Amino acid sequence: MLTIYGVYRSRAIRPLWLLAESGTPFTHVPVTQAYRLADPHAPGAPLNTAMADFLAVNPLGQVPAMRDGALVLSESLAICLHIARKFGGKLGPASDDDASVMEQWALFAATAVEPYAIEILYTARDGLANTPTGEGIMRVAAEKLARPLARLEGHLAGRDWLMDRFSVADIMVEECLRYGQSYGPLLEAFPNVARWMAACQARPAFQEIWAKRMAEPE
Ligand SMILES: N[C@@H](CCC(=O)N[C@@H](CS)C(=O)NCC(=O)O)C(=O)O
Repeated sequence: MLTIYGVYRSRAIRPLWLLAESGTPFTHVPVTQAYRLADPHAPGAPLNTAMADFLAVNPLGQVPAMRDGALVLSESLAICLHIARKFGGKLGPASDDDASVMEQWALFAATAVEPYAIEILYTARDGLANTPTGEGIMRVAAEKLARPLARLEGHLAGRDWLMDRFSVADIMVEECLRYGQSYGPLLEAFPNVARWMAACQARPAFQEIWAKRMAEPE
């Protein structure tokens, strides 16, 4: 049985969304981030990334991690690609070329989108969104995102999804871009991207995993 380690309030939400879309059975081990706990080693502390049992699974001490038989993976997008290929049906590749396109979108999400989108998330999370410093950080991050957003905007013209159907590619790119959504102006010049984000987030499986995320402690 496939096992996913990681709470919904983490990048584990990426494979967890994919699994909700595909209806694949799995075991969920809700490991939380050690930095969210006052003392991750206190007696009775919830399962967390600093515990020896988890470090034996992912020595990086980060979630998500995945076990599938003898295979253990970290890196949320690698986990998504593995699940999509093996269990995803139409969410995964139908051919070698399809697999290559999905890998392209994974790397696009990880390198062109996430590093800048997460700057926006951290700025908002630190309560700086409405300060001149925070506004400056978010504006610069949005400028860095303008080129990948323009690429997405053109690609999504006349298309519902990144590929010819909803797939793991949409999950990976949407989840990385979502980090930037707390900056209101981010998508103003990109209506196709805004429409596509809304469609991704309106999916029943997304709504289901989002409700589970909201039910977890902040
Ligand atoms: N590139 C990794 C990043 C993993 C990551 O940073 N996970 C966070 C939670 S979203 C974490 O476990 N942080 C705990 C820590 O770094 O100590 C991935 O996509 O899986």
